[in-house]
Amino acid sequence: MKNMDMTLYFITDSTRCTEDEFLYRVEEALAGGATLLQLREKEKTTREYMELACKVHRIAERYKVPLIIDDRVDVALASGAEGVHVGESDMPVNDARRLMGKEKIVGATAKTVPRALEAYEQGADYLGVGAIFPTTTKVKTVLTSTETLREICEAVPVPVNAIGGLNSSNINVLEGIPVAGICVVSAIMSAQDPRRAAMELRAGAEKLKRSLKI
Ligand code: TZP
Ligand code: MG
Repeated sequence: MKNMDMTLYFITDSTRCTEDEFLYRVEEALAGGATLLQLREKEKTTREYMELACKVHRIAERYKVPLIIDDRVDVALASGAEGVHVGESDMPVNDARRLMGKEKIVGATAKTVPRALEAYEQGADYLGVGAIFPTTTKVKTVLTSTETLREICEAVPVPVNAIGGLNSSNINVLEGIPVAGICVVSAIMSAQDPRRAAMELRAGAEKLKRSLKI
């Protein structure tokens, strides 16, 4: 497994704030304990995506947290980010792996066991599985049951994170499921105090993982 800590994977959404506020929230999330960071942009031009990726990467480097770029292998490589995340309608995992090389992180979305196995076999380093709960974040997704999540965790040897509508009050639904961590957007992005939100989520995710080891 690559040198990455999947415990609290924070995925950004810059659509509801100014750039300064966005960068402040990203930094607060890292200060609060996010262990992995994804820049997720759907509306930006390539130039804008690149510029933001470079800014976010400089912040993430200070916290020694790997930066993953959503969807775009070119932006990931050109910005010097540590990895890319591809969804089921993005570039196939084997192509992303070939372009990114062996050392970089390639993550993939999977909503079923066959897609999870395929992504793993094509070289994914981790999987994101969900949405576990309905989400307010703009995304084309369907709900994934916790049973399917468990089956995926048991089917692949790479770390699997749960995603979708997760927050400190509901992550207990993941108890006993061998996830490597949680992915959140709004629970941090829309929090009044993103640093505190990250701290609470990190503690909750650590607790989930600890309970698996007992
Ligand atoms: N993929 C499945 S759900 C989702 C993505 C990107 C969005 C999760 O956002 P939130 O705000 O944590 O529900
Ligand atoms: Mg995608």
